[in-house]
Amino acid sequence: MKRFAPIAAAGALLVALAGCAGGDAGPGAGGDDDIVVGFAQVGAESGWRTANTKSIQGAFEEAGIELKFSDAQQKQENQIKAIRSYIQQQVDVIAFSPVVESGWDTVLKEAKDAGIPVVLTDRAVDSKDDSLYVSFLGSDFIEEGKKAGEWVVQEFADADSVKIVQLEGTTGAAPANDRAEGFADVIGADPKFEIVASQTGDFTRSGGKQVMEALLKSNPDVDLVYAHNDDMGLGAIEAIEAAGLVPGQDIKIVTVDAVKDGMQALADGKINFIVECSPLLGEQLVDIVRKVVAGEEVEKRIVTEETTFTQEQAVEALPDRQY
Ligand code: GYE
Repeated sequence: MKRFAPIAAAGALLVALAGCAGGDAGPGAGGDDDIVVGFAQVGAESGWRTANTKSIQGAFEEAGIELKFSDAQQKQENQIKAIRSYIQQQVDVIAFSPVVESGWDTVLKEAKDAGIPVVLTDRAVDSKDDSLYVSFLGSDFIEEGKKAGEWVVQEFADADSVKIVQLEGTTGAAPANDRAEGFADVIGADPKFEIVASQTGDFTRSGGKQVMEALLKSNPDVDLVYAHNDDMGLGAIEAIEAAGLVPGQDIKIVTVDAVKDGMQALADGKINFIVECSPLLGEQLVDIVRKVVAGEEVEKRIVTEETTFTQEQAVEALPDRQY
């Protein structure tokens, strides 16, 4: 750690120091052995999150960079505590996936004052001061919501009216806000689409199931479920089946993530369409950390590339799906 502290303390992180970038220094190449990174994870709420944690831990292990890891169990206060403890331990870089978008300025300012650069992975903060973090690596959630909406518009091209139930992610989380916004932007162009109910299932399978059970009682004639992640969609499938209906047929389902269980349900015809959101951010995060520690400039926003899957495409992709 100590080697780089003066650079960080001088607040010169974004200034590319000519001659300092000694190439891609791997472990043993005199580079990464003393770097320490603190990562404050959201929790273990979904298959996506588990795959994300695995990707991050695996990439840092491979790189020979020490990773301090904490799981906030989806509570902002726990994440703030973890970040403060990383500041106290004077790690070289702090990375975290903010459980909600707002309320980070104070702790991020503390990190900045301590000269510790922060990388946002996966989820954004809504802070107006973008000097509080060096880079944001993750998906474009508005785009994901739009992709879901575009599929719905096509799928229901011949319908006169479409009743939609939306299962939202964690209230206040960037992917919940943005996936709702992108979707509403697209379907809002045609008044035949109506979101009859929209509630949070907190990105968990049990949350999706519970909400769907309740919503089915008040909206038995719903045509479509839009779930902000696969796990809530999988929970909704259980509720729909328990109500004696056929998921994928009586009620169509579109979700986001494309984790293995979601892809299996898609291949089985229980989900109709999935918008991919890649959790494999580990290697890119290692890359950013190396650059930041070397005093190199990093891109402020790095957007993950992703695709979409139909049922046929899921059948094809499943055998090679890693997560
Ligand atoms: O879609 C969901 C997870 O932040 C993109 O969080 C992530 C989301 C992901 O719980 O499954």
